[in-house]
Amino acid sequence: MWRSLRPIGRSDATGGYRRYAWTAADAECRLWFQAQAEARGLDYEVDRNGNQWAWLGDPSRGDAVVTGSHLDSVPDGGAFDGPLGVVSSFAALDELRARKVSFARPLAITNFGDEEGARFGLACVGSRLTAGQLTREKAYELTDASGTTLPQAMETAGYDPSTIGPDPERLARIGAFVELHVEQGRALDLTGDPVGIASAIWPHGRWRFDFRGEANHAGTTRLADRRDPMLSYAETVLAARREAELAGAVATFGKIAVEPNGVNAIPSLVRGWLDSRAADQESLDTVVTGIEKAAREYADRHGVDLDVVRESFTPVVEFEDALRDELGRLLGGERPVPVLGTGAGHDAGILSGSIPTAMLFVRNPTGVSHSPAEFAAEDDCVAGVTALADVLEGLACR
Ligand code: HGY
Ligand code: MN
Ligand code: MN
Ligand code: MN
Repeated sequence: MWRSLRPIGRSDATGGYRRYAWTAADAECRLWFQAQAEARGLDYEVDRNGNQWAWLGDPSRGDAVVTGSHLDSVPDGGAFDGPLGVVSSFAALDELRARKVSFARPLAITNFGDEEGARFGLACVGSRLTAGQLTREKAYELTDASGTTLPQAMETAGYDPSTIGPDPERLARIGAFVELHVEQGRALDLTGDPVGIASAIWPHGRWRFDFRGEANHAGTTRLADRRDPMLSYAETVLAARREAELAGAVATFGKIAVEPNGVNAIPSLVRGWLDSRAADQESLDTVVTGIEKAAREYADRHGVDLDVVRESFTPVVEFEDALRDELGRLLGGERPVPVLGTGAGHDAGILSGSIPTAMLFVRNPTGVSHSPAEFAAEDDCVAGVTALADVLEGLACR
């Protein structure tokens, strides 16, 4: 199963993945999911927001246990972020069938669309739409770097975008959602455990900084005469690092667009995207306010105009105590399974506002993620599948 997914959207040059929403690579991943569902005799469907579902049992009962994750990736992403959760879900179902359990509640496996937001800039589009945290109007405005809108991209991929939007009936079918994910830090490596349970997701967001100056000749324009937005942008990157260190948070400028993007032209526009996250809202506010204040000073100094737009925001997620404790009981052996927070966003975090939701993490020995170097050992992946099967058995079986 893992082997058939592995080549899709993979770059031979870097070993990383480019599986962006509604592209050819995404379509191949979706076909893979459908084939896995059908091979197991599950009822396959795509919901109004393009999320994929594979059902065992009658969804209309209203107390389904759902597990899954996403198959899309960041630019040059790793093999595990997302796919590990989907593959482990199918593997856990196989394990439950091998255990010959009888299911008391319907079970579903899901692949949420566009979790990473690599193409349209907003993360967790599929789950946000379903949970009513993104309106159809706003979703229709999402546009990729080439000017293609989300509905156009969906249509090109053969999906009807006209019905996207909140899906309370679907959420009402779900009694619990459990997402397994590769850990994106080293907490489990430090405790020496293959599997952990999530406690919380840090509040996080994305802000777009547009620095506008004046394009001019790189050879003939005196330094004193320039309005160079690259200077204020560069100083802002350094300020982001400083503010994040002060607040014990993280702040990253990882994406940039430059106009006209000529080696011998002073830029007219430098657009940088800030991703910032912190353990609590107050620290996050402090960091972002500090970065914006610094950016305005630098822009003034260089005669540059600055616009800052908050493109997305996800408040802190505290996973439901009762379900988290239940997972702890179901997985409890000689020593308790570690409970850990994370700075990474997940569909589980979006859904936690609507339904009882929990997450399992699988050890990542280097902590590296959103990179081709992302890794989890095979034994740990197997431990993850066993843990997920134990959880699903405890929640869905007699
Ligand atoms: O955390 C993220 O960047 C994304 O939501 N996976
Ligand atoms: Mn990710
Ligand atoms: Mn992920
Ligand atoms: Mn010339």
